[in-house]
Amino acid sequence: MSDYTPKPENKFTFGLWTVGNIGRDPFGSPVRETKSPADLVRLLGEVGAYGVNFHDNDLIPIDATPAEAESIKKDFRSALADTGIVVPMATTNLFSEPIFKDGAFTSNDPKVRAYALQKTMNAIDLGVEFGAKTYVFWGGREGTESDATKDTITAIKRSRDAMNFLCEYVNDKKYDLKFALEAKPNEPRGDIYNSTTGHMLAFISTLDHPEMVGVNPEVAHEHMAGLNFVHGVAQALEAGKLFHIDLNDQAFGRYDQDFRFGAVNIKSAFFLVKLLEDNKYDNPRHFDAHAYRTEDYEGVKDFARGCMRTYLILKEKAAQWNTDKEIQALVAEIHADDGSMNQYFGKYSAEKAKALKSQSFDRSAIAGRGLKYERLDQLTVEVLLGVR
Ligand code: DIG
Ligand code: MN
Ligand code: MN
Repeated sequence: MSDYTPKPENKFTFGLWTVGNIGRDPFGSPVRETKSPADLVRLLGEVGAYGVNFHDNDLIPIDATPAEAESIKKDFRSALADTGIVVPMATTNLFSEPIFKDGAFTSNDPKVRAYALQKTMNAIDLGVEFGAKTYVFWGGREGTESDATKDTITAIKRSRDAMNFLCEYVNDKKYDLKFALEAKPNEPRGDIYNSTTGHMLAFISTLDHPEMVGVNPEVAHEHMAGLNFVHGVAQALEAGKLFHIDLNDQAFGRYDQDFRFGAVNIKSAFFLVKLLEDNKYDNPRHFDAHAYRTEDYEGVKDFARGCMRTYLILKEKAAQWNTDKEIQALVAEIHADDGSMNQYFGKYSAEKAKALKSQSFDRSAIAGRGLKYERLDQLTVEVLLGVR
């Protein structure tokens, strides 16, 4: 039996709001008592996490006095020191307060847009104070219930203006900080702008400082859009934009369930872990998820341990897949290439085009090949079922 104990090099992180989730939902009141940030850090230390993330108001309540804020930060800092837990990521809560009821950066009210910038600058300062190197933006309220209320192009321009301003702020303060944009298609708004990781990648390319900005894809959010999460993450990786990732799980066609990693779609979780590990992803593996409402804090620890154990088990399965002789023989066969077409690929030339246009192809012979994908996928399933 391998060792599935989390280690710092795994860079497993949790948000204060994840293990601190008190079980409130739209149809029920809290089922767990609120724990202080310092106690949540100690809980994460107990289960073996590497890091903790926070929204500004997860750590410092929005109406805390300066003295209260200092006291909270002091306790939080000593819990970090006691446990060795670090703070790789921070973010702003631009979605809970009623003032953000019609969005933050995209609000129709210029006072709200200005306040959102102010709140984010202060939250960036707080995150940097605790060592964050990645700053996430999740625009939970940046959307509409009716497109009569806001011109979509204006909303996009407002989002861009905010990101450009905040990139300039980070540069002005000489912070070592990168931004990671997190998409979600809906909830809590009827529709949310920049709804998928793909939209975010396109949006980033229109910014003044695109080099400072990447993405933070979340499993549940891409699944809510009916998408293959692995493909979205691969596109971000290939573009050098996978600055952070929110791991959890989610049944298709449901509200944002934020389940324990691997709790629903074990096969897609496997291919995700394989993608990350094969490509030596080295940024934090953040579990943006929470325990079932049925759980007490011992159950919350089970949830956190389960996220990390499942990741490590799937990491071992991916290594097994990469060395399984029958699987690798099939993979080699599938990707066999006699090199005869290489003359036509790569950079264009008129000669290449001329030669290719005169190349003959035996379409029926090519189409008649059996590709053995059924066998390969069955072997993959058998690795996951533990019978290989
Ligand atoms: C929701 O999936 C969002 C918020 O929890 C937070 O702003 C972000 C960071 O993980 N994810
Ligand atoms: Mn979510
Ligand atoms: Mn998230």
